[in-house]
Amino acid sequence: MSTAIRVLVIHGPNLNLLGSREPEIYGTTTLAEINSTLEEAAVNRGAEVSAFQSNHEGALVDHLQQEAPQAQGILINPGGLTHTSVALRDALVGTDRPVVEVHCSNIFSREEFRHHSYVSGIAVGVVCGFGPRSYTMGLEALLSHLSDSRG
Ligand code: CA2
Repeated sequence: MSTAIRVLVIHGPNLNLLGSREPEIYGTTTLAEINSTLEEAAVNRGAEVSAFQSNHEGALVDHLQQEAPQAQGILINPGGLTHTSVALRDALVGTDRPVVEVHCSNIFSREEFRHHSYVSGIAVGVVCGFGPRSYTMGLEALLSHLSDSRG
């Protein structure tokens, strides 16, 4: 008997503010609403998610080191760390788990400094620009990838 696929959902700095500010860029959906939508979507596919948000780079690295061994894949919106953090990229590689990167906004239609991501090169795929739906699309893609690779 196989156990349920477990996905770590990681939200980086400032994403706790979703729904409360800058709605013209990030929409009005809160992080709690995104997490519960992901939980429901996962359960419908016989999987489970475990969500974590931090404003601290080291806390995100610690969480990945501690929790990834108990998970099969990682869905991450690294927030502003997308464009700055070698440490987060290294921690993701260190998990040896497939990573899907998501962003609410289309980072390529925004300022030039957002066009480069330290995570994309080690991710199996990237979804951006669809608001909170980027997360559900990313989860779907990650679960499909995991079931392909489970055979
Ligand atoms: O579009 C995304 O999801 C981003 O990862 C969001 C990051 C940004 O630095 C990336 O370039 C793209 C910023 C997260 C900040 O979230 C806020 C939400 C509401 C109000 C203020 C900030």
